[in-house]
Amino acid sequence: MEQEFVQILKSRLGDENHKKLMKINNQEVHKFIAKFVELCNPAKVFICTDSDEDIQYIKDAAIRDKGEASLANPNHTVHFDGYYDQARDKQKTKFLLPKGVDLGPEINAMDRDDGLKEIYSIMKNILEGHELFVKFFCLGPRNSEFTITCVQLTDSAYVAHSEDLLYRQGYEEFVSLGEKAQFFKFVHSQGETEEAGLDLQVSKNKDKRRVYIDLTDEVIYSANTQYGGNTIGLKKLAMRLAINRASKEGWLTEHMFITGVNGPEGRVSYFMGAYPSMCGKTSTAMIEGERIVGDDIAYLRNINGNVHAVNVEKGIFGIIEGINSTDDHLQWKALHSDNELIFSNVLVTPDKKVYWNGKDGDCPQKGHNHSGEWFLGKKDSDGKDITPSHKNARFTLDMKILDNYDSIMEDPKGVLIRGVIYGGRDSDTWVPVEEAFDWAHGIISKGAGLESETTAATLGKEGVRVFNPMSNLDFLSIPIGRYVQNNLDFGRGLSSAPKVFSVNYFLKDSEGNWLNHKNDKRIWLKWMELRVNGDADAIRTPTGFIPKYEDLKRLFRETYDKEYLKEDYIKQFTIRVPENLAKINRLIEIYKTRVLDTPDIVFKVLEDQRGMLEKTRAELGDYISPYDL
Ligand code: SPV
Ligand code: MN
Repeated sequence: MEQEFVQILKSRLGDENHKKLMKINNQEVHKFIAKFVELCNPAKVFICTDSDEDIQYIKDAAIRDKGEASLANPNHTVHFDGYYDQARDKQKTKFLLPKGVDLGPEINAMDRDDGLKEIYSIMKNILEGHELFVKFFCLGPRNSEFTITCVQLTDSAYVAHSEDLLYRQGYEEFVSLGEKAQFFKFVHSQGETEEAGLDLQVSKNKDKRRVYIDLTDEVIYSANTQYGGNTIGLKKLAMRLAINRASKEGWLTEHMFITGVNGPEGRVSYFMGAYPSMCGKTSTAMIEGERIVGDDIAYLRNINGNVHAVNVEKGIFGIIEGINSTDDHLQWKALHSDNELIFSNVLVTPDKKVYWNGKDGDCPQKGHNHSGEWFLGKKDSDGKDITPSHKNARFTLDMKILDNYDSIMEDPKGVLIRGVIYGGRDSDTWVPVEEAFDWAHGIISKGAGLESETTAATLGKEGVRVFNPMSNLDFLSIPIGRYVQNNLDFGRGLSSAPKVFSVNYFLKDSEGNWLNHKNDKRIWLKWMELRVNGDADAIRTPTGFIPKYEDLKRLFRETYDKEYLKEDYIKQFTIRVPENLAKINRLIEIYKTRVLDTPDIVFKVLEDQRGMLEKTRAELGDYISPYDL
């Protein structure tokens, strides 16, 4: 057996690639690569080191293999995913669980033996005629207690290229760690492909699309798909493995941005925030004038009683829909720079420029997009309009090109976190910003209580509230109850816990009008910055602490030179008792029926909250102005 893998690598890699691999003195790495070279049977294997030359090889291969096409700007490329491969495939993403392990009814799983058998049969010879790229990366900053090493096998140079922009290189880390590297493993193949226009190829066999997660061996299999959320191993696939590993080791993996907020006199306080997709997470992380550290995934550790967190990534795979020069200067500038960018599922015009829904200027009449040749008014087979770009069209870039990039991102100790924010799409319940009474109250009523309304961007009815604890439900690899408990325990172990906040950018009045402007979120951050430093008072409500009008008025004046009206404040910060009570009742029901092992304290905190709301209602009525509290 021992001999076998040595032989496979010798005979299949060729001298140069074999030599590169042998510099890594780790038998697990060798065995893992040999196993999948044997099973998937690639025509060629490329071992990618951290060198500029090897990274360039991947970029060239992406064009050669038709995963990307050139654009007018030589540093920009475009990638298409198949028409039915435009988002994370929740149905086909499953945890492979050994007998006796149960993650509860909300988490998609199957028997491990059956799953492995199925995926091995899908992957047998799947790389025939394809080149296999072997890439080494680090999650988190290098040389740090946060670092997790990873090996990615993929036949998509687009996936490998995206990872080069999004993650820190890890070949040298593997060379220096040798046998000590305890790495995550990803095996991906786009499978057979077909022509998609512009000389680009997309995955063909959608019926054989699978994303299977084996927690036992920390391996993820992804086949017959190209969309980043299904294929970029280090993103949401690694996140699922990391949640599981963190749970065993006593730290946390969260679906959170990290951002530094500038306070008075040069002070900077760092915040993290978890919001479901399309709820303003990236735009909060990127607010102009503040400091971006990360926009999607973070690891948190207790270091000397404080929360320190790192950005797992170093780049952004962001939603491009609606980005315009007026509201999104920073992103607009980055997308019009000469830096390296990958656009995906946008419209490419005949002069090889890109257009997306909501971009400044007139909509082009024709071009190529994820549906093939496109013209204004094109409809799909159900008669629905095909927009120029897909709603989930994205850009991929290295964060270093952003004007507000904060180099503290590379600090091996991570950044000291002062506040944690939870936010969803909520038209009628939560006030725009509120601070929890304490860690446990925040984790339970705000984090574990997170719900978000569906939008036109997903199939099905609009405005349906879905439960999404910590905005992490899609990625949980442990039962929800244990995950909530881990968050509570983590806080209990801290000598100085961050404050916990909720935000709601989507509140409406009874006529359906938005109560806030897109830019107000910066003011809420500024207020939170004052709160975590003890520099602002607050009003106690039955659900937490809300800002005083005078503080917000001053912040609007200082930040935007804008007059903030008292009547707007009252509308925004009125406590809506019936909606809050209905929410508590929904949550109690969910935690009773849909969650395994809900900690008792969850019910206690929610019931206390209900009691306080009822008591206040008896005194002050259903809708309570902050001035009455
Ligand atoms: C998200 O949907 O939360 C994303 C994009 O960040 S994906 O890579 O698809 O997960
Ligand atoms: Mn995300």
